[in-house]
Amino acid sequence: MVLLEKNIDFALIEIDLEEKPDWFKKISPYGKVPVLKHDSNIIIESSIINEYLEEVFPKKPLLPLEPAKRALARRWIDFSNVRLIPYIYKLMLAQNIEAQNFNAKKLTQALLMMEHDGLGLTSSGPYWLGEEMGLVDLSFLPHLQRICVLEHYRDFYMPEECVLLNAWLQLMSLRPSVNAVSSEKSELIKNWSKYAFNTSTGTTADDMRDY
Ligand SMILES: N[C@@H](CCC(=O)N[C@@H](CS)C(=O)NCC(=O)O)C(=O)O
Repeated sequence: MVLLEKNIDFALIEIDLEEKPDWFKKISPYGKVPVLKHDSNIIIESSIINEYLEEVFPKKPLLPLEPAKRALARRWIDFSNVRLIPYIYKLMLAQNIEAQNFNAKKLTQALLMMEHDGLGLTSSGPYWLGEEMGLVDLSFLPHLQRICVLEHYRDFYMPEECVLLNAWLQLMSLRPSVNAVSSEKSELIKNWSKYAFNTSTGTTADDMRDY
């Protein structure tokens, strides 16, 4: 989405995560996508890739220019990595009801904080930091799109009071960059069954399992 938003030319190579090619294992130390190759540079980790693209292709900036606002953007990108994403995976992987309830509670707390301290406080909208869509929006989006998978497998729903979050999700879903890379709900449900039934042999499940 960052590449599309910034109009950067790129070639996309999809990886079969069940059978990772050797060349891919050599450049991806954790065996994870995405990996960016630019000139002779190999960059991993979505947030680091995004900031690299922002620095190398500054046209159409996706981070604010003012340092305090940049720090605020990075705070929410970190929130996504540390306080949101792990609970989505952990809730999905958890097989017993206690672990499911625990992770559902943590995820609810994260969503409420995003609603009240994020969209409710940091901007007058419609995007995370104001009128311009940016890296915070793009960092959160794919993960919030997966709530529908949690509805399906775990009966977990976005809290009703997350009105701003739902409106933001609707707005984001209208963007061409988002449409270009989004999967159908049925596809997401199919792809995530390996987490829901805890049968994944991949590195992400291995990282996110609590035992
Ligand atoms: N922190 C990484 C996480 C990337 C990640 O979890 N990628 C998953 C796919 S969404 C993956 O490649 N997993 C490989 C596996 O499970 O073997 C990032 O943001 O780039």
